[in-house]
Amino acid sequence: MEKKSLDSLISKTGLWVSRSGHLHTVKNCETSQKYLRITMDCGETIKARNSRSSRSARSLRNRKFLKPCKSCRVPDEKIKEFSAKVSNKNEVKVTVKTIPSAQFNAPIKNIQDPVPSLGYANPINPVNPVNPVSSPQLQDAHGAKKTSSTAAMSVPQQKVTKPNISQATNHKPKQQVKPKKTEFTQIQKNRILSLLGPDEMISFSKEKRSFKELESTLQIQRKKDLVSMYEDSREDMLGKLERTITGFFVDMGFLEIKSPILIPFEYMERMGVSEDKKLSEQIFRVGDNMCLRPMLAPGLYNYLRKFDNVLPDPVRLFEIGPCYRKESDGSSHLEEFTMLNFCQMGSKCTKKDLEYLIQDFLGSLDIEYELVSDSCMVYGDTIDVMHKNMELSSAVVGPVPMDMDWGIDKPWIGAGFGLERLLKAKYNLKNINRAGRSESYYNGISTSL
Ligand code: ATP
Ligand code: 9VF
Ligand code: MG
Repeated sequence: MEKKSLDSLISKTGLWVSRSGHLHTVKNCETSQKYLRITMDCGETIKARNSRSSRSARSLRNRKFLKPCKSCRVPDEKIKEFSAKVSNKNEVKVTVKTIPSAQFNAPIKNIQDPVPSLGYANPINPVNPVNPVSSPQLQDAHGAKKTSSTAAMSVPQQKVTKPNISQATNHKPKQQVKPKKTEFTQIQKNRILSLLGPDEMISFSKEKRSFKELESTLQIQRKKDLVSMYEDSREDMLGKLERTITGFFVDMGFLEIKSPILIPFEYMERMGVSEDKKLSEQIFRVGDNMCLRPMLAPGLYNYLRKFDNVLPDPVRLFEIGPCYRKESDGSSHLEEFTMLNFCQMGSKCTKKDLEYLIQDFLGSLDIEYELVSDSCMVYGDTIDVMHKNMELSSAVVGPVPMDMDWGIDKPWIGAGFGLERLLKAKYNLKNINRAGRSESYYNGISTSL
């Protein structure tokens, strides 16, 4: 049988069991899509999730409470009825009003059921795989600037910290049973990992603190990080990097381009990404003919063609903007990421020119790299720019046969860099999630605090 939701339990019993185990009579209960605002006879108001499985729903269903609220003056008869698990024929009718969610913004002093974080968990890699280190303390392994992130997890309920609620018949708490040792569940580990700073590590096997202690220490630290970020710079690291790179390329004589993100799917076929190719399966299609761009090259090809006889030689363009690919693996892949593609067409388009540009660019960001020859299905031979084992960029020395399909007939050089990968390299992030667009992390710091 399906469990009753919290609002129907309240409507049925007219009662509320607080986190501290007090039994209240409900004066008024309003519902929005997800939440309830409940006013007790004693005047206390709380906001709770309208869930079937929350602590509150369980307490009401199992009729567990510690003692009646004195100020509510719960009638003895009601207490008896409730504790005797009488399935009521004379149901107490508490009107449950549905109100627009905007009205739920009124601040409420006492939130009894903590609302789980609503952060989106990236399906690629919901857990930040931090390797345990020997010290039980949090470590700043690389001394890098404190900015961070992973997928947010809802706050797990801890058995040891739950109120000790006994049956109403004796109105006394049972003896508190302490667990013999604190072991972290996987959900708790995930929560702790998500709360670590971007460059922090932890060894769970050596950790002496309880989950609650550790969680609250980290929450305090992360709140401090966010406040000092607010005081110091107030800049989003992805936005800031985009501005820095834009400045660099504009100063180098490259024209800034913002081409459409929603593009005809035909462009992809013209890029050689036919339906049978792997990249084709990674494309987010929109309607029958459009898709979200998985790369910047089609837009830049069109601009190179249009500006060929307009701008002085060599034509230099760059674009920074969102790209989308369906990805299934890795701590270096996002489905929504930000690409920089710079290209130059006409004279000075040798491999050496390309390598100097890459050197100047990554030198300006102070990121170490090495160049490795590779190949890809779109361009053939590429020069891949690697940071440790992570590809920062694929760079190409044109021309390539595909140029004809885009009306281009001059030599060119170009490179595409992922901005989140640049951030991952620069700040030594364990997972690219912390650098990407997210509601769960701000500048790599958990927002589920
Ligand atoms: P990989 O082999 O690592 O999946 P790729 O060779 O498919 O990358 P390119 O098509 O060469 O990627 O794209 C240029 C750059 O864009 C990459 O070097 C990388 O920095 C970035 N990039 C590509 N895909 C992603 C992604 N899913 N998430 C984050 N960055 C990406
Ligand atoms: C190299 C990265 C074909 C002259 C308009 C620009 C390049 C980098 C490719 C990524 C992408 N190509 N896979 O082309 O600079 O966006 O295609 Si143009
Ligand atoms: Mg590549």
